[in-house]
Amino acid sequence: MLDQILTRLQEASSIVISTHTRPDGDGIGSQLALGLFLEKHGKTVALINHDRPPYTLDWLPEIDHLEIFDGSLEQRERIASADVLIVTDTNNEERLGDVGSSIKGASGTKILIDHHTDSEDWFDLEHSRETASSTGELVYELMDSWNLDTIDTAMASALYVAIMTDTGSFRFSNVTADVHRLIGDLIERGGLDSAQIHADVYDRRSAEGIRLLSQALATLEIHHDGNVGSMIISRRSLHETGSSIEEAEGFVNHILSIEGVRVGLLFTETERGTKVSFRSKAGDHVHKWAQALGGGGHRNAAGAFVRKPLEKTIRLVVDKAPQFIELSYSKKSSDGELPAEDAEYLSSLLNVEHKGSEE
Ligand SMILES: [Mn+2]
Repeated sequence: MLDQILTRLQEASSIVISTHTRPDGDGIGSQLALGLFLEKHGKTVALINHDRPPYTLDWLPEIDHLEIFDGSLEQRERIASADVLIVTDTNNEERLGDVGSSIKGASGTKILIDHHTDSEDWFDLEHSRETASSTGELVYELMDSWNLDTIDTAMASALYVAIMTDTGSFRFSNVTADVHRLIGDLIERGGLDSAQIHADVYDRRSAEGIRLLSQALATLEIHHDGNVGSMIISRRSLHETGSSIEEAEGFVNHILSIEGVRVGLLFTETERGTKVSFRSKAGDHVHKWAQALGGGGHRNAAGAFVRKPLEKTIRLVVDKAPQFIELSYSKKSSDGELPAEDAEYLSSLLNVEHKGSEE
């Protein structure tokens, strides 16, 4: 399939690339890197999205190449007449926002480059692999099949950001030795300052954002005997701290950093319902759990929007846990009683303490 994609791209002259709404580092990074690469190979490229990039990516070289879809005839014409249309980091028309129907309805070859599950069937060619760390990794593979020597600093920066942001800074289980080698190659080819890139993306929090984090942390709850943790971002705390929802990026990872917790859930209250973010550690998969609520995503990172108030949504989602992950329980027996041996040991400790306090 990669060969066919390569051939099609090489013979094309105009190419449109789009990524999902509320784009993240992987969406923008893979789109931008691929766009610059194709331009360097003589193609006319347009990068058209529903939303602008988050402020944490505003420093990326050549980020001004991105256009916001405005529905104008001129833009629609460019999309309708493009030889090739590429979608990165989502496989779903709806996730493309307002630009989705124009891309799906265009006459050119539709190419998917993505790592989500269950792709829609309107793509002509796909380079899609669920186990890939990021769409950035797949874009690199495509470039590798063409000519890696044309990678410059701007492309390398964009791909580095794509992979870094989708892998929690290279910590997830899908970051293989190959991915580390790929990263090393990008650093060399682009002359990248990786510490600076990390700071440019992550050390951008405002004091308001940290106050929001402190309010979210105060809502921490542990469910199912320590297997699941949850936090809440309420409309009130957004208002009180004066921070934007963009600042909550990464909050859910704090839950996963608790020992024993296998799934972290972040509930964000909105006017129309509750947004649920799911994160899990390696072996526990959450995308089906999110799908059961009308959402989707990856095995270890997924999301859903539930049109119910906060408290109802929390109960609904948390109660479903046993259907989607294999919960492990501590030594306590099912009725909450300690095994006889442990109870005896505990009471001996309590007796000692009791005696002590009498003295
Ligand atoms: Mn991604």
